Amino acid sequence: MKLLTALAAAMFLCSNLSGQEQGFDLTTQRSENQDIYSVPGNVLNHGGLLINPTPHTLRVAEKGQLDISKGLHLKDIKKRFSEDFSFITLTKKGVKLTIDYGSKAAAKHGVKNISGAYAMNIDDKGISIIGYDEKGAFYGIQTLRQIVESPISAEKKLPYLTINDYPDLSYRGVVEGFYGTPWSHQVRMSLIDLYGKFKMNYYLYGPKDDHYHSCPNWRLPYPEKEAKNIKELVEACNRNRVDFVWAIHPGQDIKWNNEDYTNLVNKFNMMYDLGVRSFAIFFDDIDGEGTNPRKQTELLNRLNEDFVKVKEGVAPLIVCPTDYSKLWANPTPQGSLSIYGNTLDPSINVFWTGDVVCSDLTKETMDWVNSRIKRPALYWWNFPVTDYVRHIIMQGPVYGLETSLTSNDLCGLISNPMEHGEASKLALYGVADYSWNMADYNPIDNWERGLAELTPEAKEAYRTFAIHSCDTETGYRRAESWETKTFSIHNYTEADFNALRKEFEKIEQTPAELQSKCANKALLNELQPWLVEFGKLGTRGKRALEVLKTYQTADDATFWAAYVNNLMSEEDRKAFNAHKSGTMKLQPFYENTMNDLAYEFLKKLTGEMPSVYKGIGSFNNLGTTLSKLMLDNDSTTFYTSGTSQNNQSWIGVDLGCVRTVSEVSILQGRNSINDVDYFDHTVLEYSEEGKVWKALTDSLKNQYVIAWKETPVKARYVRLKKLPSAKTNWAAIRSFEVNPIRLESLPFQVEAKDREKALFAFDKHPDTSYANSGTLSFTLPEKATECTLLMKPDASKSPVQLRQLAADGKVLSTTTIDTPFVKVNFVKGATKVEVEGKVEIFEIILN
Ligand code: LOG
Repeated sequence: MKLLTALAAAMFLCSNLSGQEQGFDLTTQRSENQDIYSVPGNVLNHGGLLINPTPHTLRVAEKGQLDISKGLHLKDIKKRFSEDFSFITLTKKGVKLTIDYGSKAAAKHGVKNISGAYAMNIDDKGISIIGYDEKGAFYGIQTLRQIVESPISAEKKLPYLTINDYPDLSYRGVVEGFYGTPWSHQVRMSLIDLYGKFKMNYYLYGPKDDHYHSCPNWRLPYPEKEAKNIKELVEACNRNRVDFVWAIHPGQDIKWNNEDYTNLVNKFNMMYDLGVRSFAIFFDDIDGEGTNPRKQTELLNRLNEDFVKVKEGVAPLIVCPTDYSKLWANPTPQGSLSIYGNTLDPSINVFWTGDVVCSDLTKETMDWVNSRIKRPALYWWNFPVTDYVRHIIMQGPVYGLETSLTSNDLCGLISNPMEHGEASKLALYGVADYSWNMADYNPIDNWERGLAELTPEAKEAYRTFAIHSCDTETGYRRAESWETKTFSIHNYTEADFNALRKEFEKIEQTPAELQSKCANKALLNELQPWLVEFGKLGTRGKRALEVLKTYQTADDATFWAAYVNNLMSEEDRKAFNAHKSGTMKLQPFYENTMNDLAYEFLKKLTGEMPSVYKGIGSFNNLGTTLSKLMLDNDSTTFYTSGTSQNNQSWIGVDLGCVRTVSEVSILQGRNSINDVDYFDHTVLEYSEEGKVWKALTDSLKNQYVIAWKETPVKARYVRLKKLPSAKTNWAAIRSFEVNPIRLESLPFQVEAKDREKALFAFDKHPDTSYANSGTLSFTLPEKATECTLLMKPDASKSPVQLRQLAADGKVLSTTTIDTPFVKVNFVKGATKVEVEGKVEIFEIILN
């Protein structure tokens, strides 16, 4: 469905589209919490016995081992499991393995009255597995497989043990519910095996960009090949004792009439014929008629009567309401959730994503929704989905899920993964564990086990990539790089330096190491573009440390050459922005180190404080490199708060020292036409010490462009402060300029192809530069005796010429420049200098 995809992209990628331009309005923006919580848990000693999900009770006998080197003799009482033992040899000569299930056998063996519960015993008589139901017995087999594959059983000797185990939640699994390229058939098949292995029992099929699931083709049958594939998925799910749930997303164009009701039933019948026995209806992300909750419940109840109850073997329905998050759900008794609560058949399960779209699972949010829908909701966890931050790949631990919840709080946990199915497995390993046994869930331990279990041959390399590829930077925030200590160039120890260098070296080697060791080629393929960038990040991080050393030990020319050599080009930045990792610590370390070094260097050369300003304000992320986006002389990039504004909000700059401020120029919003992310009532203020603030302007209303130029004031801080207004959107600023330098104010004349941009060579800002092509010239102020040029020559181009000219235009001297750092003494009579050739000029310092 093109429309929704485009809308979703607009919404998720923070494009310049405003809320009004979206077909449906998710309260104009997502508002994930920007607090970053650390990952709880610690690595545990499992004594060589690794079972995921963690069993509720596991008792290993002090002594005794069962030798299974001759294989197992299967006594499959109900004759259901002969296909489930590919991990071991079945032979009459083997040790006895008895499998049974059913309420009678279960009661006898103390197995809980819960679908999926089982008990296992290993002793000198052999192995017995008793399930409450078929699923339970199957899960017992999965546990046995993991025991056999555990290090403790390396010699084909299993420890004597007893297990009594059961799932906490009835619904454990995955919804393929993201925007973007749906998973391939192969990836789906591989994931279904994973669900089975780790006791997940639900796979909801609902990729937003499958047009036969959603608009416009939900009424039509799948084409032959897709139908065949779905049949295969159902079969794979049956083998893995997973319920395949086919979801339909009809809300954007459904008509509440008999014709469309029949269309829907017909489609369900077609899916039934392909083997589907579980169905869901998604009413998320729609607007218009389809959102009507009374019509939605009528439809669901009617389907429940005429379809679910009538057709053989159909499971209870699942629905995703339009109000699936507290962010925009109508809380009143007239709201759709209360209508669901009062009218929807109690057998129907209702999805809920929490306080916002991507949010932590808490008791509060469940109480809030459950009291309205009058049943425990089914939690749709928008993790590790990245459809709203497609340049990110989330590899971090599963956490942010309260571990004291019960099935009275939620009936299940369903994860919405990334369009990268293989790379989502690590998160699903955690989801499986948590939803089976919440109280024992240990995020760090689970993540470490997951890495080892999914990529045993390349665990270390995958771990290095994963630990630095967790956060979204702007969306659902996750801890990242928690073992890495970065530092400022002004404050670190030798040990900090060495440890960080080692980490960057490891990162640099990670792509090659994963490439050569990782057996899962499909995973490698998904990671590949990120790995390329990750390796480059390792190199530039390592080099930043070298540049720091050079700054301390080498001469100016050597330092500057090393510095410019380690700058990211525009292409580097583009590539990195498309596939980011290390956004929380590594890339900021690189950026800050390079910036700080250039700043110190310029300060040393000029003896003055460079004109480098820092973002400050009430939003936490102003302290990160994100604030540079409003200070980079590029009005197409913007700083965004990532959280709601309120009446205490302000955004400002720290000028580094008290300066004479004569002009301020601010562009608010992501655009100046119709954006919602700006302060609509505001005042510009300044302060010398950051405590007492004085106004520079009157209060301003609905102004994207703020320009002040009057009698100069002394200030170290300048800020834009929000004044009372009802607005709660995020706040964005494209540029925040203080004392923007102008050609007229320079004490000499500059000529260049692009005179405005040539200013960057004279702005006392080491970060900005002018890409010279042709000739740049400047006249010499009277007392000038020399100049220093900080450049990055283009090695592939012919050398740059620097000429000194007399007043009559005569060339007095010519210097060929082929190094980045050049100091030139002016010859007698010279009044003008010309620089000719292709070269990036960062700064020209006249003394
Ligand atoms: C969509 C979902 C999408 C997710 C994350 C739900 C119920 N629906 O805001 O398809 O993958 O957010 O971007 C959603 O979460 N809407």
